[in-house]
Amino acid sequence: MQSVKNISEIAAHFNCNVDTGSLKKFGSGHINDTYFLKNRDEAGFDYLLQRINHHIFTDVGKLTENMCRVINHLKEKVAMKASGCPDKEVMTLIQGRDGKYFYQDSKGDYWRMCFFLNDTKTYDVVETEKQAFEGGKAFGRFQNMLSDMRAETLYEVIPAFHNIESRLKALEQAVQVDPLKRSLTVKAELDFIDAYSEEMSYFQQPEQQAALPKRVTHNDTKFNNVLLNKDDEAQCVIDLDTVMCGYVAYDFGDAIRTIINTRTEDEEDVSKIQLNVPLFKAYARGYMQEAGDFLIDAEIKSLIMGVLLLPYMQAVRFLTDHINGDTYFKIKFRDHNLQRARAQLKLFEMLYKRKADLNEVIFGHVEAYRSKN
Ligand code: GN1
Ligand code: MG
Repeated sequence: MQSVKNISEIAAHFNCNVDTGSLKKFGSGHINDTYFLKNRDEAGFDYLLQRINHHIFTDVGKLTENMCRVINHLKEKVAMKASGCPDKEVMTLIQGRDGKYFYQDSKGDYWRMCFFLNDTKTYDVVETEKQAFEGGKAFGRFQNMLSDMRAETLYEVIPAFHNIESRLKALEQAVQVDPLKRSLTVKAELDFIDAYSEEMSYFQQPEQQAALPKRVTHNDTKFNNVLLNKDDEAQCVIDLDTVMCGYVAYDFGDAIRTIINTRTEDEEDVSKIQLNVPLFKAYARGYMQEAGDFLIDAEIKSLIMGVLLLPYMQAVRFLTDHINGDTYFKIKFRDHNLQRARAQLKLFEMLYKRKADLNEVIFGHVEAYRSKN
């Protein structure tokens, strides 16, 4: 949706100073709608306004509570650093007139507003090792600053979000219902997914569940969820909708999914998808620099499984949505979800072949970190 008809009603609700005429669509999220708004005061922060997809985030109150708790925790940590600037390094939600950080408008839509951070950039495809290294630092630091928060106290806003067994069940169900009769046309993809399903259920195995600590994780660590400053240095991690209890490898894997791929997540010509291993190395180095302190051995061992799982799971999710008739992810054209699924499967296949040497890179950085600290 390009315009927001009731923007005046929404803006009047939040304690803000927006120029409603400046509203324009922003970003490339698959779930929520995001808009940019200028501050009427030149010196003040501009704003981002988001319509929260409440069909997916069914309890906006709990979602917001999770976000506020994580934001407050991060801001306290940043404020403790000598050079820390909580307003610029952590996102800031704008309070509504009723004291809440979201608003349900007269049409039933849910909104939230936050400061827009000027002079920041995001990348859908990573271009340099510096960007990848800074991304690794950003997500490593994010996890580190939250490592003393009890993960179980956060609400599970989307149940079983990264549980591959549930995702595979949802795919099976879609195939059974098959509302648009699409499943016959994706038999090759379904067979491929099936062949790896057991191996990809690593995090659901009882030994792993016993060995791996539950942490506060971001759960949507696409590279474009890190804001870099004008010198390409990590500034702020955004998109905190899915902060929940999880395994660190999920965040590591989802970041690598978008960093190591030389093409976008929905590349049409899968033969163009290549692995950019130097970017992987740079991310792993940055990540270890910030997370090396708190990670335990079982977590380090699990990182490579996150690298394989996240593209695999993303393919399962895109394919499920394709079969279901594109009811979850926004699409730009017919079969977009199928194209996304194919690109993710291709990426998975390439990563799978390189599993051993990518794991060596991870362990190399762990050793380097541990010998210095
Ligand atoms: C969705 O909306 P966006 O782009 O931030 C999705 C993520 C997927 C991602 C794939 C709540 O995130 O899980 O990894 O698309 N978010 C939700 O690009 O399902
Ligand atoms: Mg997101």
